[in-house]
Amino acid sequence: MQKNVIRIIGVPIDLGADRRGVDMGPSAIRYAGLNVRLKRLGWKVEDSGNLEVPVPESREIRDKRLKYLDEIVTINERLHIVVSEAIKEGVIPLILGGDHSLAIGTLSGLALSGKTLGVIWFDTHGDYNSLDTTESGNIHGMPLAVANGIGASELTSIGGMKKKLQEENTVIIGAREMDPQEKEMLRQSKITVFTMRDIDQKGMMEVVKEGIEIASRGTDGIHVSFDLDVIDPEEAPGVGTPVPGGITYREAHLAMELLADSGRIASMDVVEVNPILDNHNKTAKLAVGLISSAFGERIF
Ligand code: HAR
Ligand code: MN
Ligand code: MN
Ligand code: MN
Repeated sequence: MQKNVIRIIGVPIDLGADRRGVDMGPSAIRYAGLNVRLKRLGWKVEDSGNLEVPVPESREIRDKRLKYLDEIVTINERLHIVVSEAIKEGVIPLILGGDHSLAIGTLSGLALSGKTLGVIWFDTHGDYNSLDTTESGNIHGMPLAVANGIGASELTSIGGMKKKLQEENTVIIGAREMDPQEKEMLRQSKITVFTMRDIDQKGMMEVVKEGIEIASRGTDGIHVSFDLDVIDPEEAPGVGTPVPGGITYREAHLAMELLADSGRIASMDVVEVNPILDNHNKTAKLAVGLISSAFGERIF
């Protein structure tokens, strides 16, 4: 059993999003110095490179409600094996996106690994659409629902038919833009949603403490899925879908610092970094800072 190893897995996918550019996320995050920063913290870093992902120009959209379904299935079939192997070997998978559709593979892989993990999902969006509720047909708006067994069977069956999510141990933090039917579906689930209003009223510290408590109840650890669009576009302009009114630079860091203190992070995705819309790699640098905080970097 290996200890203190972080295995980086790049997934340069933007087939799940409408706008081209997040496929360059893994490269931008590495360029911002991720590997060196983690090594400095004492981690052994294994970079397994990127999964092979086709470019949209080489493919056709067959179903407008589920754009690039076949390609996304193929990629997540591969990703779920890689993630599950990492957990079984006792190493921490760190998945760099790419759009959030890759979380279908991550969550299936975690479920397959035999470990029971709570999930903390930092996102502006609920990512809880199905083919019946989606207004865009973009699969990056669906991964949490898919993991909970809702949606196209091609997606929900990746890694077997069972549910990949423990609803009662799943928490969304930072939500501020959800589709009407998506909200209804989320209300019907046992997922806990902390919106921007909750963060305004209680403060990030209280929200994250509650989140860690919920995600830890009866679980073996926590998977953190971090969509950079949760941060205010002033600080994180390089994301696929910028929405005003997001969390601050410091709130994001505090959240990661509290998660590091909990000692419970078992796995992490960092998604939706879009270098085309970024300002001199600012968002990728912020992503590296947040990953470092999550894995133990301290101000003092
Ligand atoms: N809810 C919208 C949709 O389904 C947008 C959600 C996806 N955007 C993201 N993922 N960046 O969090 O298309
Ligand atoms: Mn997302
Ligand atoms: Mn989002
Ligand atoms: Mn997006």
